[in-house]
Amino acid sequence: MGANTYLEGTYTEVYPEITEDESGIHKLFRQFSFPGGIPFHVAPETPGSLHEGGELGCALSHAFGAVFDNPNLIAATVVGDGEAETGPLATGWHGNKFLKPARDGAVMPILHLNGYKIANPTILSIIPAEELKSLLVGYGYEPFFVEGDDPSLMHPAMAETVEVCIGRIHSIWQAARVDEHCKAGLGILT
Ligand SMILES: Cc1ncc(C[n+]2csc(CCOP(=O)(O)OP(=O)(O)O)c2C)c(N)n1
Ligand SMILES: [Mg+2]
Repeated sequence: MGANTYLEGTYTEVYPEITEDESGIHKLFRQFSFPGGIPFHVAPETPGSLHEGGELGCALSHAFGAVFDNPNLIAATVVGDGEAETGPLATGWHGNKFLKPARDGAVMPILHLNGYKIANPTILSIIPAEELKSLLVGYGYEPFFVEGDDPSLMHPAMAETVEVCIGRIHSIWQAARVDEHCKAGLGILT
């Protein structure tokens, strides 16, 4: 978040001493996760942050909490492959069992399989792709794989896949909501 807010200019607006040049970048990097500097996680001093971050594991449970009784919300939730190894996150996949597509929004988890947790390999990145796919299907998801490391190819590939997933979610909503409406004897929704 620090890097993002620096790149789009907000960081320098809030902290003018972190200038948008080489010396500013140098100061930003030197203060990162350093005594007297700034924390390595999202913290109150991070521009735009709502709360203290740092504890891995809550991404999916927070996302499901946001969409219950919020029928038009899709929570696109990035899960680190290291975070995915925590107990709370491993359990968090099951939030989908409590979702009612007729009345709740949807969670679209995006597993960021970069292979590492800081500097060590992650379990989900070393198991065969088929095994990972089966695991996610078993949790009740339809997985899509977007693979590569060239930003000019990854950006459109990711955008295209997210479009497909949003389309799938809308079809599930539509089917469940029409069904619910009919059961209530209210006729077909237009
Ligand atoms: C509950 C908990 N355990 C351990 C940590 C320490 N920790 C911070 S980042 C990290 C690795 C996260 O890996 P990943 O989600 O893959 O992110 P990446 O390193 O790929 O950016 C760990 C273990 C933590 N913040 N919270
Ligand atoms: Mg990782």
